[in-house]
Amino acid sequence: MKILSAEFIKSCTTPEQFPADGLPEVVCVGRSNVGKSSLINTLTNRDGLAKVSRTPGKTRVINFFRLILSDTQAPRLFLVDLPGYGYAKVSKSVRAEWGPMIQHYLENRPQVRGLLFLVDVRGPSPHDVHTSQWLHALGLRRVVVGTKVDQLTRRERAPALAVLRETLALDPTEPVLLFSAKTREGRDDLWAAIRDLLHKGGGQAGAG
Ligand SMILES: Nc1nc2c(ncn2[C@@H]2O[C@H](COP(=O)(O)OP(=O)(O)O)[C@@H](O)[C@H]2O)c(=O)[nH]1
Ligand SMILES: [Mg+2]
Repeated sequence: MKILSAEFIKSCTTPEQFPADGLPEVVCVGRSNVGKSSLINTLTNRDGLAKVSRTPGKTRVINFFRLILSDTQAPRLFLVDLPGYGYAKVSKSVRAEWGPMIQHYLENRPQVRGLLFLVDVRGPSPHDVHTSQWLHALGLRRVVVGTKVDQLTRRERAPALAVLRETLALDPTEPVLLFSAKTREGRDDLWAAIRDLLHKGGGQAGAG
């Protein structure tokens, strides 16, 4: 499978601004700085497509990236970059906006096929735990992605994964995909998981 094009379409703050063309959407969720933008750039092989930041948490917008793939079954999709949560330095009012904004989007977009839920493989935060439960309750399909795996030695991996699974109270059948934007490890598996979300149709877990 080739990526024929990957293009930033728009940043939205209100639902009226969301793209109206009904393409399937795969949504990146995770705390600020977890590596969402880096993952989008690695997935698409486009270095500057999503802005990678060392001073996270500023953006409160939903970014839509349109991808065209050489995949006959599901050739077009949006990768959607949600604003990160849990950045302490943003004001309370900005933090208070995150939940309703995201909840409204996820509950009212039938074209959402699934979520990529990003968690730093070195350990989930309490906020990740809360978000995980909340996402689970929405009933959308999701792929849990442990980011920045290049930061662990081979020996540290299994224990870190066990802590991650335990802290997030993951179902034993729910896989965790290990990923690094730095080494590109996990990129092919992630694409396979995304195509699986797209090919299965509806976004509700267990619907297909
Ligand atoms: N070592 C390492 N650093 C990463 C990786 N992915 C992202 N980063 C770094 O983490 C910081 C935040 O990344 P970014 O993609 O902007 O995170 P976002 O806020 O979730 O969009 C940046 O300094 C990135 O260079 C990774 O796979 N490995
Ligand atoms: Mg980002």
